Order: sequence, then C-alpha cells, then structure tokens
Amino acid sequence: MHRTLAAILVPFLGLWVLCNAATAQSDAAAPQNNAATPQNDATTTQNKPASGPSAATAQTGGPTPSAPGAAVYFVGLKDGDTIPTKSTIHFGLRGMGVAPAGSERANSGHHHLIVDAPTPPLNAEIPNDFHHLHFGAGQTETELTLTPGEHTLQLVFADKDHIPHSPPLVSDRIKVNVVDQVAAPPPATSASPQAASPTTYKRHPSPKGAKVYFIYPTDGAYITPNPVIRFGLLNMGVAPAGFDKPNTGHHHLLIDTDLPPLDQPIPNDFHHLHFGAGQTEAKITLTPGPHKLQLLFADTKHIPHDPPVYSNVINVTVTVNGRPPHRRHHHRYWHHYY
Ligand SMILES: [Cu+2]
Repeated sequence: MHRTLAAILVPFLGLWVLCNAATAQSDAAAPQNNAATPQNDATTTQNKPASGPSAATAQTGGPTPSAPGAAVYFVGLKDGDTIPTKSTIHFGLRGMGVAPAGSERANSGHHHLIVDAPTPPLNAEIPNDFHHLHFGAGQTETELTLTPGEHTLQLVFADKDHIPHSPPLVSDRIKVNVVDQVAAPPPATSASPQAASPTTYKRHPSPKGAKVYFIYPTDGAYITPNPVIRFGLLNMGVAPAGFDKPNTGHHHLLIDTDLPPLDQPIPNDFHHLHFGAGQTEAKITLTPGPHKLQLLFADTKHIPHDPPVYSNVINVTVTVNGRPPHRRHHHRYWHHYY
C-alpha cells in the first residue's frame, strides 16, 4: 500500500540533512558565468516542458519571484509509466538555475520530490519528511526506492527557505506503477579520472562515485540544430559559479574540442559553454553535420574538481529535422528494409 512507502535516498541521505543546515552566503563573485555565450542560457529556452504545469500553479507562492516561463518537470517520466522498485528520477528545470539551499541568488532554488502526498501549501515552507524529499545540496536527480504498487510523484521547486516561488514551479502530479524487477541499466558512465597535474590552486575534491553524463542526447544520436541538452549529475550538487560549497559545481559543455587543462579555469568561448547560473539544461545552436560533445563539471572558479568529473565524449549528427538523412533507393532490394 502507499502508506508503507519506503523512500530511500541512497546516496544523498547525508546531504539531505544539509538542506536545513545550509546558511545564507553571498555569491557576489560570479562575474564570468556565461555572459559571452548567449546561446547557452537556459533562461532563453522557449520550449514547453514535457509535462505542463498542474492546476496547482494557479496558486500563489511565497515572496520569491520565479522567472517568467520557468517550469519544473520530470525528465523521461510521465503519468502512467511503469518503473522498477529502484529507479533514478531526473529533475527537469527550465528557465531557472539550481542553487543549494541558503543561496541568495535570484532566479534559483532547489528541488523537492513529493511522494504519495498531496501538493503541499505553496506559500509556506515545504515539510521535511519521507513524503517531502528535499534536495538542498543542489541535486538534480535521485535514486528512489519504492515498494511495488501505485505511487504518486510530484516535483516542487522552492527558494533558499524551502518556500515555493511566485508563481510556483510545480510539476504534474504523476502516478507511477512500481514493479519488482531488475533495475534499469545505470546511466552512461564517465571516463575514468586521470592523474591531475601539480598545481598551486587547491582544487576542490570530488566525492567518490561522482559522475556527469548526457541525459540527452546520447552517443550516435541525430539531433536538430537547436537541441535542448540535458546534463546528468550523480553524487554531486549544482551550485551557481561564485557559490562555494563542498561537493558542488556547475556544468560546462565542450563542443568540438578536447578536454582543456584540468588544473586551470575552463576557457570561456564558443567551444566551452559555461552554465554558471546553475542550469541543468540548455538550448544550444549547432551547425548541420557531425559534432563532438563532452560535459565537464567545475567548481566555483570554473576549475575542474580533483579527480575531475567529466563525461564520455559523445558524437552526434545535426540534421535539419533531427532525423537520419533520407537514403535514396538506388537498389531495388533495399526496399525490403524500408
Ligand atoms: Cu564555469
């Protein structure tokens, strides 16, 4: 039954506690985040979320304003889906950035997952219990364990004080069917860390098991010239540049270039897009043809962690409609394959 829910945040139980412990910090020192790369700002994304906002968004939220057009939604999970007892839930966020609880930064907040409970009051602090999971360390996904049967899930984004914004960012409240079966394969693994070169800067350590990877697209995909790239992050949290907190950082997308020196700030140019506002997805523009993409996570000063956290390189092909090019039927027998 739903009431016997056991929601276990395997990797994040400790971090979860930080949610309430986090103290306000200023992040005035965030000058070089993504100003030079207009295409990499998620706040310019015009796409509609995969799941539209629920009726609850009509309610008034708390004192912190949300960005116009911002939305929170489940990535790759919709009402009626069947999932295994242990599955990774990805938190989608459009038009705003993630920041750990306590961060004063505008247009940011952190995720909350509501399990088997109604939408909480949207003008008050979200409760902190097994039905209201806080991700105050800036997490953008979680491994959730649910008992077999029907469960409801809903995402609520909230400000540094765990109070939803105005207007509130609330996902659809979806029903999922949990079945006892072998868990889905884990997301693409990141490349093994390489030895860091000596440096005077004390690079921020990355925790064991930290990984960054592409949720979308994946290796070999055909994509449109204006895809929304979704960044996956395991065992660490997102924080805006300038916000120095252990085990956090922000995403960087490397386009058609190799890894930069890992003991220096990541360059800021067309081949190195910074998402220093804490974005977890971004609409970018690519020319038609093949492209090489890689994610590199880095700290408040845009310097990769030690060991560095970067994804596998993926190769994608951009076509006008995002589909494989039409193959001409030069040979009759090819018709069998179409
Ligand atoms: Cu950066």
